[in-house]
Parts: sequence; C-alpha cells; structure tokens
Amino acid sequence: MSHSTLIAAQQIPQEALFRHVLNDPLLSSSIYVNIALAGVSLFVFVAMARGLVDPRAKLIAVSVIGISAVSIASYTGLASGLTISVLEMPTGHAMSGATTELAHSGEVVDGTISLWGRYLTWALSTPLILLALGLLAGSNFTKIFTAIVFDIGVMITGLAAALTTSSHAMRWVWYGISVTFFLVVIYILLVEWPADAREAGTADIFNTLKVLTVVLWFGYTIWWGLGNEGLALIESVGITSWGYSAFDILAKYLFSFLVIRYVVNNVETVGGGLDYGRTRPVRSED
Ligand code: RET
Repeated sequence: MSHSTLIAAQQIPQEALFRHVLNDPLLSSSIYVNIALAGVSLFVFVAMARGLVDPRAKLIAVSVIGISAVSIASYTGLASGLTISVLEMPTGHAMSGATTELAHSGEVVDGTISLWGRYLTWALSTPLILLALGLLAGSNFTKIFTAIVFDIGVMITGLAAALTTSSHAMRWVWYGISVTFFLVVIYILLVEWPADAREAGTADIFNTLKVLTVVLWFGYTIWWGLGNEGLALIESVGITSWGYSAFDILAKYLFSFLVIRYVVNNVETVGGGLDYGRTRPVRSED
C-alpha cells in the first residue's frame, strides 16, 4: 500500500461564514450598511445625472455611478460568505495560531477571517475612480491607462498579500510590490494630473478630489498594515472591516457625489461636444 501524506485543510462551509457574519453585529454592520449606502447612492447619482446630454460629461458620471454598482456586488460577496475565508496565518505572523469562534454556533475554528473579496473588487472600483479623475483633469489616454494598469496591479498584489499563507515574509513581499505600484498611481495623482487640470480649467475641483483620494488611499494602505491581516495591532476582524467601510463611504460615495455635482454644474468645462468619442466618422449627410 502506498503512503500518502494527508494535509487536512480546514474547510469552513460558506453557509457557516454567511451565518457568522450575520451574527457578529460589528462585522455585519460594516458590510450591510455599505450595501444600503451603495444602493441609495446609485439612485441619487442616477437622478442627479439624468439631465446630462454631452457624452464626455456623461462618461465621467457613468464612471462614478459604476463605483456604487461595483460596491453593491462587492459587499454582497462578503455578506454571502462567498469572498470570505478563514485563513491560518504562517509562523511569525501575529495571528499565527489564532482561532475564531463562529458567532452563530460557538464552534471554534483555527485561523483568522479574511475579507479578501474587498481587494478583488477594488480592482474593479478603483479604476473607475481614476478614470473619473483623469477625465476631470483633461489628461491624455497614456496617463489614464498607466494609472489604471498600475492601480489594478496594486489591488491584485494586495489580494495576493492577503491570501498568502505559505510564508510570513512572502506576505510582506507582496505588500511591498503593491506599495511600489501604488507609488506610480500617487505620482500621477500628485504631479501629472494637477498640471493637466490647471490647463483644463478644473484645478479647483481636481485638487479637492486629489486631497480626498490621496489621504484616503494612504489610509487603506496603512490600515492593511495595522489590521488583522498585517501586523495585527488591531486584531478584531470587525474593527478592521469597519475601517475599510468608513474609508469606502468617503472614497466612494462622497467622492462620487462631489464629481457628479461638479459635472452637472460645469458641463461647458468638462464636456466634449456631441461628437465626442464617436466610433464612426461624421458623414456630411448626418
Ligand atoms: C492594499 C494592501 C497592499 C498595499 C496597498 C493597498 C492599497 C489599497 C488601496 C485601496 C483603495 C481602495 C478604494 C476602494 C474603493 O472602492 C491593497 C490595502 C498599497 C489604495 C479607494
């Protein structure tokens, strides 16, 4: 008989994670409050933008409306337990050997909870934020593309940092890669786009949004380092999650509100004319 090594990976059923979230008031409120806000904001933003005709102004509005749409899906993924896992941290990590008591059953399982779906869906929502900012600044395609490509890199390598359980050092290597990509985005936000926005006549709103974005985005970065997945100076999954949820409220809904309000009131500045972005040449008989 051949010998095989059995590695008993602990499988927590999705239903247990769903019910755990529901029964942990801090964790569940951090998720369900955002589903509600994302839903309400979606209706408010669509109502605010309904009179827009100019395709370029509409593009900016649609990109921020998309943030709320992604957010509903993102938080529903967390609420349903689909994008949550209980991870056993490697030796050396502050949560190594930690256990989690499931709130609905009292059962104790090995590991700490990771809400990794956040990082995955940030790869979809943050490009929309950058698209809106780049368009508001009147930036060119090259810079918008660069910012978005590196931003997606930030989120996917951040996801890798969260999900790596093989080695403590490798978690921080991923984190380091992510922060390096992040600096590219920050450079574009702080150096390239402010200059473009001055030329485009949108410096006022751009600078407000830039400060909001840079401060909050550094907030997410530092929070990851402090939370249960990083140094675990904050061990509580609920408090770690609420930190991100609070940042989200400002970085998504407040941000989007400011963008749409500006676009609606300044179509002549951000608009591109009715032919903007046409995919067919304008013919004389048109
Ligand atoms: C991580 C950890 C790895 C290092 C860095 C991070 C940065 C995350 C940021 C998130 C912004 C999210 C927003 C979401 C809105 O939908 C992944 C936390 C640099 C900047 C604005």
